[in-house]
Amino acid sequence: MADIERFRNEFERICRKEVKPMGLMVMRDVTIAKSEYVPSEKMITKVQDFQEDEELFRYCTLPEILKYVECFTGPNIMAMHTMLINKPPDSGKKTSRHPLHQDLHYFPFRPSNNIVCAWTAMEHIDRNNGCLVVLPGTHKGSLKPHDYPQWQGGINIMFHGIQDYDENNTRVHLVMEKGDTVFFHPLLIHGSGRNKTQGFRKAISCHFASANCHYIDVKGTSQENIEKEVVRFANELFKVKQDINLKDVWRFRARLVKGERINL
Ligand SMILES: O=C(O)CCC(=O)C(=O)O
Repeated sequence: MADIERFRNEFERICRKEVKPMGLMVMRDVTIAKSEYVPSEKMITKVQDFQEDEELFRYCTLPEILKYVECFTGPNIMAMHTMLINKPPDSGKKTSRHPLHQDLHYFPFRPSNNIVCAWTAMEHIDRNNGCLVVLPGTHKGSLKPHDYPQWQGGINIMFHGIQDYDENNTRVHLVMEKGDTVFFHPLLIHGSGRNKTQGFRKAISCHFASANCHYIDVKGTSQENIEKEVVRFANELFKVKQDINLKDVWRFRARLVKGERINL
């Protein structure tokens, strides 16, 4: 619990721009993306890639998390992708929803069985403030094509969704208490509902992979659309002389948390 308070404090410092960790991506809801910045958590829906923020990155090294992660990754563990999600009160346009998706769509590395997400509730989370919703058993299926859903109120950047999931699949809403953590497979179809409260629903998460995983070329696959978007974004953001490719982006994000760094 003390850890959660520390993560919350650090997030608030980021919002006030008191700290600016290298590589951190700060995201805003599509409904306020173009408004003037006021230093408050109200402006930020998510911070991503906090690998250079010592305080937030502690999350990825907590023994109580790694104990379970290791069951999926083995002893050589990389933290590949980090996020603190601050789901805002929905403005009425339903943009606070996260469409149903599989995280593997975003990842150019395999095998999927050696990748796992840890997602920790930073407060009580239920259907009112937009809990996770999962389609049990779908991790046994394959990676499906993803794209932006046609939502009338708008959609947040990179929130791709699956267009053709089985509507009859059981849905489970994960009601969680502060500090509860769920670990899930990158093929599991999941998303989250709209936040109907006035509070900002917080969760912290990391995707871990075995350092034995290997990069794949996603050209010619259903992941090509996200590759193009990520690469364009990274090149606009970093403006370095040489073109950045998808593997470069992931090498930049990835951090060893335990054992030996091998392929990633
Ligand atoms: O925290 C949420 O609302 C969902 C996050 C999620 O599924 C993701 O970012 O992949």
